[in-house]
Amino acid sequence: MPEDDHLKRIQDALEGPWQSLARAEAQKALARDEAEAARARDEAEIALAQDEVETARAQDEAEAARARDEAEAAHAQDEVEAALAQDEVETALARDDARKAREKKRVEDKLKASAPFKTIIVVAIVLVFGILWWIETFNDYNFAKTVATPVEARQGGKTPTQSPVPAASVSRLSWAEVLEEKPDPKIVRNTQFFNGITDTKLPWRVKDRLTGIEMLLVPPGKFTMGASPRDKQATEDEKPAHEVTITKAFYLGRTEVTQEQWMKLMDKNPSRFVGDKLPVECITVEEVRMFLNKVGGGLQLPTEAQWEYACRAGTTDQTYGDLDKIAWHRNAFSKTHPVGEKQANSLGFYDMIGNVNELCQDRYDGVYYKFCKDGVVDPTGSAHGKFPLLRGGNWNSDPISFRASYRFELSPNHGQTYPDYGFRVARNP
Ligand SMILES: [Ca+2]
Repeated sequence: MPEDDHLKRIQDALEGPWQSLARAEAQKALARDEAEAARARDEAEIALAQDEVETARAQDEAEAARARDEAEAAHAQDEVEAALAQDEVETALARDDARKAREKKRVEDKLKASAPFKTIIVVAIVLVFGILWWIETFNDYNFAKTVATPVEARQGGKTPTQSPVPAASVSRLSWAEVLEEKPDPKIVRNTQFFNGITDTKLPWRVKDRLTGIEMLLVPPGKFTMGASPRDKQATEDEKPAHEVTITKAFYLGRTEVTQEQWMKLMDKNPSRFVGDKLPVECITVEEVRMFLNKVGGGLQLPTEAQWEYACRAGTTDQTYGDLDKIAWHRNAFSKTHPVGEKQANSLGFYDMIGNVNELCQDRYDGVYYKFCKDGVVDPTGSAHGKFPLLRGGNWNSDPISFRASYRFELSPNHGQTYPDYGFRVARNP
């Protein structure tokens, strides 16, 4: 046994270094494997990342191509619509020319037909005056005087001084031509407004001399501005409804400003849909300001309160009539329409709802009405509003916008213009 123990010790002494060596080798191999596995993982992650980048790039390219296609399609659509609009204008002009030619021929024919009668009448007048002159001169008979002298004079009274020929209606407004002094009851159907207009002693229907814009007088009064009763579509910026007093009569454009009126003062027509009687659109606020300045003062945008007062024209519902009858609204053949073709409201204004949205003087402030709840007089809007305010909805807007109280903010558009808004002018007498 001692020999065995000795032998074992010798054996252990010999095996120890080999085991250490083997362990070290095994650890090195393990470390190599782990390094390779880590490298493989890294490569896999890099490949995945590259795939993702390539996929994203492919998506971007596909979206860019789609956007290009859409832009090209929109451009083509624009060209087709512009061509159609041009055709419509040319057709209308041709119709107008034909009508004028027919009218001219009719007048000429009438003149020709009446020529013999005119000759007979002239001869008869000459004969009558000749006979009277002969009686006066040669028969000493004052027949002519008897015929010509009024009854009072023949009975011994004095001959009344002849009344001067009534002068033509003279405008009391230096800037306007008077078209009608008194309101037409068929147009101003609201009695209160009718009487209010008459009480102002101002002419009712006038035409701005420089632009040819027809304007109607709106009398002073009170109304409830904001969300209409039972209007479930009313949004927070329309609440609370509150009493507003308009203390002074003002004139307001009977229609939106047309391209024909715009071109009387401006050099170019920016509108997308072209036509003399179509509302001007694709305008910037700055261009509108230039147009108003060219008149030399007076014309301005209506305040938001003036606009709603005139739009409601005494009504308290969401709109002043059946939408299809009063407004070019959504899906109205995807374009603007000549002004004044739909039913007017009870003050005589056309297209207050629909066709194009209308710029107001005030700046939009969504919480402004909260500060007006106790009633305001001639409000001109919030001092905190930043961006222009639009009213009335347009040919392309959401159904919610075709309401008298709807307020729309024209967000900053970085010079971009749109064919869905225009404007209507107002001015003080
Ligand atoms: Ca409108």
